[in-house]
Amino acid sequence: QPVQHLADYRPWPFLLSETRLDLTLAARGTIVRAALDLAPRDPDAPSDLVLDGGAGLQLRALTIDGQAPDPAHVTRDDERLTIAAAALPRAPFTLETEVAIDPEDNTAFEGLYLSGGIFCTQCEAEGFRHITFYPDRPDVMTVFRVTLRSDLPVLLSNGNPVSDAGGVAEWHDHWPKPSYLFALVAGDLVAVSDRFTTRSGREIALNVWVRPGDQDRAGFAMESLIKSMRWDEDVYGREYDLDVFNIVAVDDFNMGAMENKGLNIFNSKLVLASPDTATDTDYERIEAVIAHEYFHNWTGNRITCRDWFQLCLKEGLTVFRDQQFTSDLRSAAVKRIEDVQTLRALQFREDQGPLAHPPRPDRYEEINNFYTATVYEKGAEVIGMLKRLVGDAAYARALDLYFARHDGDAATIEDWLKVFEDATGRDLTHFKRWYTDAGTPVLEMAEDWQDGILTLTFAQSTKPTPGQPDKPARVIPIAVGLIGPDGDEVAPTRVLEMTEARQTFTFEALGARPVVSALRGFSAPVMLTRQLDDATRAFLLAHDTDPFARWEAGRELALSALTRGDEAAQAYIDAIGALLGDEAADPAFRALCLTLPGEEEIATRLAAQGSTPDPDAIHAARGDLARRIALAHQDLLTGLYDAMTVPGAYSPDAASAARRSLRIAVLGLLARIDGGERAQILFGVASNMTERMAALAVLVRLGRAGPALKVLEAEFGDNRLVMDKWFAVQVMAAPPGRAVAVARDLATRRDFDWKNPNRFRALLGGLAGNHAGFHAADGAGYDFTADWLIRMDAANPQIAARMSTAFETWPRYNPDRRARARAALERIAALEGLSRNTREMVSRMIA
Ligand code: B3K
Ligand code: ZN
Repeated sequence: QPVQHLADYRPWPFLLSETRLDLTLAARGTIVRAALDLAPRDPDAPSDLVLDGGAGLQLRALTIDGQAPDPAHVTRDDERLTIAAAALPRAPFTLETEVAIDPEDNTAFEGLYLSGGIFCTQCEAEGFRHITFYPDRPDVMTVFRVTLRSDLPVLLSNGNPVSDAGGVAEWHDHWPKPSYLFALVAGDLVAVSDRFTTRSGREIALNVWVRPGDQDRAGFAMESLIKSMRWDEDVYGREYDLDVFNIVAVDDFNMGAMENKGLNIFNSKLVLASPDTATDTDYERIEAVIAHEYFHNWTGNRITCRDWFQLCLKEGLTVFRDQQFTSDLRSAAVKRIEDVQTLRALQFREDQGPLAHPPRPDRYEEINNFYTATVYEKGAEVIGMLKRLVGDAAYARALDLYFARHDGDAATIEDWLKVFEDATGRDLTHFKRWYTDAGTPVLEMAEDWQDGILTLTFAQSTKPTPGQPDKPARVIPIAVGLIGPDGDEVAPTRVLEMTEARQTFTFEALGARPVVSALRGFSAPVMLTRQLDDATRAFLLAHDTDPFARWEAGRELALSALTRGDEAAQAYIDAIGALLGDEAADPAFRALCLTLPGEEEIATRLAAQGSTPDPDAIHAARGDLARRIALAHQDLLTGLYDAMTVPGAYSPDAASAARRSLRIAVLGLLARIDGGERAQILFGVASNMTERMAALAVLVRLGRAGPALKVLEAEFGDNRLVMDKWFAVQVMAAPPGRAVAVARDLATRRDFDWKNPNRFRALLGGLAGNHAGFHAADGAGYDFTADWLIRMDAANPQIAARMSTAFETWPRYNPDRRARARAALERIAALEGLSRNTREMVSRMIA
């Protein structure tokens, strides 16, 4: 398949009014009968009928209006089936096909496959073509009627159930949808069930389907679903539109979850939770992803994407909505900080290297390679900027207009922006650059103070990214507030709208010189640089009224401590002392301030400043700073550790989780000086997985986790999700010099079921997450990872390609590491039969 270009978009030359599928399920030889009601779009311009579908489809029959076409008019290649125009009626006709497929052999988990005896599907982006011949593109939307035949007790598909008897179930989805939203599930499953009454009074049956025995871990997912349904009604006025909503948990899944119409399929790690097996972070993720997939029903399903270049139309918006949801349910300040941390860790990193691309790319070879932090997280940031620029009321009007105007459409970014233009009268031509241009702008701020007038001068610049050498200025909303010398806010937040490369803004009639609180709420995904002394940063950490900016002041202090040495470190240590004693601050906020920037983040910062990160030095500096903090504040920390216990039975609510997060942050610091004593005790007494895992990570770091690992294995050896954590923590938290050896060792275990994406990610993702371990100077991390990418690519190209991003930062390291990383990548590139997925990733990385 050649490179796909946005500019080449053409509508499909046929209209499809209904799809009828009839599947007889079997591990091998599943029979798929498809009937497609078609009509030429323009009967006067006859066109060949080209259907997607590759060599995996064993074609058994093909008819047009019941007649087999002349075989001379039917051709097949590796990717599609073509029926010549000459063989097609000019009027509406029905195409029927019958194919056989083998779900059991499907290790790529795309299309129809088996996961632990459960038949399930994953069709986004282009999986449906592995089930039957079809126009597998998101702008071809139609109603589906599905018949499933199997002896398995539970048979599910999209839409509403029509009948279910004697091993035959029929489903009807009257909402037109593209093929990527098709799904079926067949298996021995049990449901946790509930009901939801919509605001217009319709009764919806809700089910979370799991394997027998897992019901007691599905309750939180159900609660989260009900909250999501209520929230989307309250905040966006969006009601659910079928009689049933089904969620199914499966163990083998390439990503987190999938928003198939009325039948969301989930990675079991994002459904199953109990206090003894899931951490607070797991609970928060489950709540957010259940919401995300549910919210797609409107932003993704009712309004879908015209083509895959528009992916961020549904993903950016749905991430933005799930972020709002979590902010409303939990702490908005904490959620914003967490989201910025994710953005920096994943998206800034991506933007800085060879894989940089805009939220709306204009070319790809393999679309599955573009489900990225840029499309998702930056896509959400762009919507946040838009909302900030137009204001909350106009945002709400624009969204109402979007739903009214485009319901039932396959839409584009242009449609989305037009809605905002029409709702607000603004011209968004310039703003659109955020969608089309890659790279993270660097925003420099300079201050001038004269006669009671404060002048802020901003200059923006963006480094070239692959294929985009020149970077014109963008529209940047810069939220600014002013803090007086006594710590009071003297000017509330004002949004400066920067449109030029360099621009000046003034604040007048000020008494004393204020301290500027800039980029409040992280109002734009940029890297802000400003000359600020540590004392002023410490002042902001103590007094800023904007929680994000307050946290950011601490972050900057920490980074300066980590990259500039002793004196800077003392300023940070003092400031942290003040914060620790601030009883008024939310414990979760204090925990976030107390957690040092990760090694990856430090490396990204150094690279942005033009220096070469040294992974071992970064690791050492970070450990050293943590130790100094612990020594300086031993009493305060010990007091907090004892105070932040959570009485009573475990509850995953935000307030309890906040206290645990502070206690855990403190534990990490104290472990630098107590030899791991507290962690040892905590591991033994804790009854919840949050504290046990936190303690375990500390013990692994200190090289004294042996007994604890044995305990956990004995207790949870048969629980895949817990064992994934068990694998991951040993590699991720290992002392860098040991990380590869530990990974190598774990990979020989019988329960290293590497074809399971979660298990593979636990081990290889764990290593990639151990910055100094992965970048070991001898190249062992690169070689080990490359070996496994090669192996995985033959089984599951999506997972291999995704994991290859472990290498995406390679150009920023020293020549020796660069040479070793490049050699590993070239070894992969040289492989015969490499998938399109991995080939595209690797060639972009070594371009
Ligand atoms: N839309 C899916 C992702 C599909 C990924 C395909 N490789 C999940 C989500 O974003 O909600
Ligand atoms: Zn999504």
